[in-house]
Parts: sequence; structure tokens; C-alpha cells
Amino acid sequence: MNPTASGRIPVAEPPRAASGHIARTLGLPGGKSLELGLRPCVMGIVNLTPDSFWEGSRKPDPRIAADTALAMLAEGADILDFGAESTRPGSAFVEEAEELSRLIPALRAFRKVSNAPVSVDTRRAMVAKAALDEGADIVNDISALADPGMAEAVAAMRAAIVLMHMKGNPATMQQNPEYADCAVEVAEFLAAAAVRALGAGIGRDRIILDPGIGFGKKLEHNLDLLRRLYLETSLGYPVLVGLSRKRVIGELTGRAVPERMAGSIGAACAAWAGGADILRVHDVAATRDALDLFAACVPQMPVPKTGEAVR
Ligand code: HH2
Repeated sequence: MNPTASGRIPVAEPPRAASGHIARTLGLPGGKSLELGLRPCVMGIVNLTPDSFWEGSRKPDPRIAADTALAMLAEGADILDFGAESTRPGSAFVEEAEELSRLIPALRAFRKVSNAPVSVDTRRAMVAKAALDEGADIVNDISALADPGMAEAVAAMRAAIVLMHMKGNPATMQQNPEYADCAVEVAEFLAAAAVRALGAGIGRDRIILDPGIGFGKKLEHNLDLLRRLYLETSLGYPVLVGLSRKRVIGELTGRAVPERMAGSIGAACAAWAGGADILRVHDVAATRDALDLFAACVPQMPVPKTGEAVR
């Protein structure tokens, strides 16, 4: 780029929040949108399952699930993530019909009372399609488009997608996963997944990347991903991190799942400081407060506005 007459270089970067996060608008169906980057975005986990790894998150009754989602909204969630299949290590296979029968009634019950952004945690294109028809906005695909037809279903509805990295599948993924360079390999995988999504017609403003904490990763891999999150954030898309109450918290604190809230909140703040835009959490109220305080208290960097010249 040529220096300007003043000897300064024009900045052609997107606007950045004081935290260094890029301010972006996430496009959603029906003209809806969600602002990312200006403050931490909290995704509340609504598990419509009988077997999720955190017992306190299990809400198999659709009305209780919808009420839980509403309560999370009141506590400060920006997105509600409805999931009908546990993907914890070693989890049982769930038939498509079973996944649908757990998901759709809860989604319908929630949509009767709220238009808030909803994501659906599914690997199946047919389930995603049914959920988008019921008013879901985002597909949270932990397999990053493995099911043929997923990308097309999302593109057709102008929905957003979370592309997550997973090594192997939930049944076997924690059986000694190995990487030569975990954070680099995950970034390469996510970059390729984003290209596939774009190729299928999903808008650039509708893609979110997720390194997949705990999905085929040992402690050293999870920490590498969190410490070098810039490899993911520099790909040019918003980044989601989910580490709420996961094994990595237990390995560092020695605590069982019910006692992992404080550790999870500390890690969520660190992930946001590392560049994550969206934090997927079980404990919305406490995480919202912690993230807001953390974001308010970190040193504020002077940031050039778009097009403003810097030395
Ligand atoms: N983690 C879980 C499920 N879905 N999706 C994304 N994008 N990122 C994650 O880290 C992620 C995810 C596991 O958490 P949970 O849903 O509480 O557990 P379970 O799969 O046992 O229901």
C-alpha cells in the first residue's frame, strides 16, 4: 500500500472495539442480526437431553426448556443454544426421530414467547432444516458440515452457522488424540471449513468458527488452543469458545462437574481476552456479570477508526 502525502499509511481495517475485538454484524434469517465484538456475547446452553455431562443442564421437558431459555435471556444471554443430542465423550447414539422429538416442541414453545436469537446444536442437515423452519437462526454444527446437505440447508434459509473443529467423533474422540501442532491444525481445518461454507452460498457475515474445546483434545491441546486463539481469530470470522464445566476445568482445579462454575467463568474471561467473541455457557447470570466487569476493567487500547491514518 502506498503511503499518503502526509507519509502516513491509510488504515483499511474493520472497526475494532477497545478490547481489540472486531465489531461485526452477524446476519440472521428474516432480516434479523446480532452485533458482535463490542461486548462479550453470551450463548446460554439449553440441553433437551437426559444425559448431558452436566446434570444441572438437562431439560428434557419442552416447557421447562423454554422457561429455562427465557430465564437465561433475562439473565443476559444473547443467544440460546438448543441441543437435543449429548456429544460428551462416549455419548450414546441418538436416532434422528428422537432428536427431532426432543428439539421441535421446545423450539416451538420458546418461539411462542420470544424472538431472541436461537441456535440449534445439531450435526444433521434434516434436523437443522426442521429447526430453521421453526424459527431457529443459527445452526451450531460440531461436525463442521460433515452431513451432505447441511451447508445448502443453512444457505437456503440465510441462517448463520457455527463451524466447530472435532477430531474423530464423540464416541471415540478422547482415546489418545494426537496433533503435531494442535492450534495450527485446528486453524487450518476451520479455514477450509469456512471456504466450503462460502462455496455453498453461506454469507461471509454468517460464519462463526469454534476450536472445539474438549472435542478430541487433551489438556495440553485445549490450553494450546486457548493460548493461541489468535490463530483462529485472525481467520477473519467471529470465534466462539465453549468450555463451560468441561474436563479442562476439572483437570486444572481438581473439581467435579457440579463445582466447576468459578473455573469456567475465569476461563470464559480469559477466552474473551484472547479474542473470543461468543462464550457458550451453562451459567448465564454469573458469566454475564463476570464478563461485563472483566471487559470494563481491562486496559482500553486507543484504536483507529476505519480509514483513519496512523503512523
Ligand atoms: N460443547 C458442547 C456441545 N456443543 N458446540 C460448540 N459450538 N462448541 C462447544 O464447545 C460445544 C458445543 C458440550 O457441552 P454440553 O452441550 O453442555 O454437553 P453435552 O454434549 O453433554 O450435552
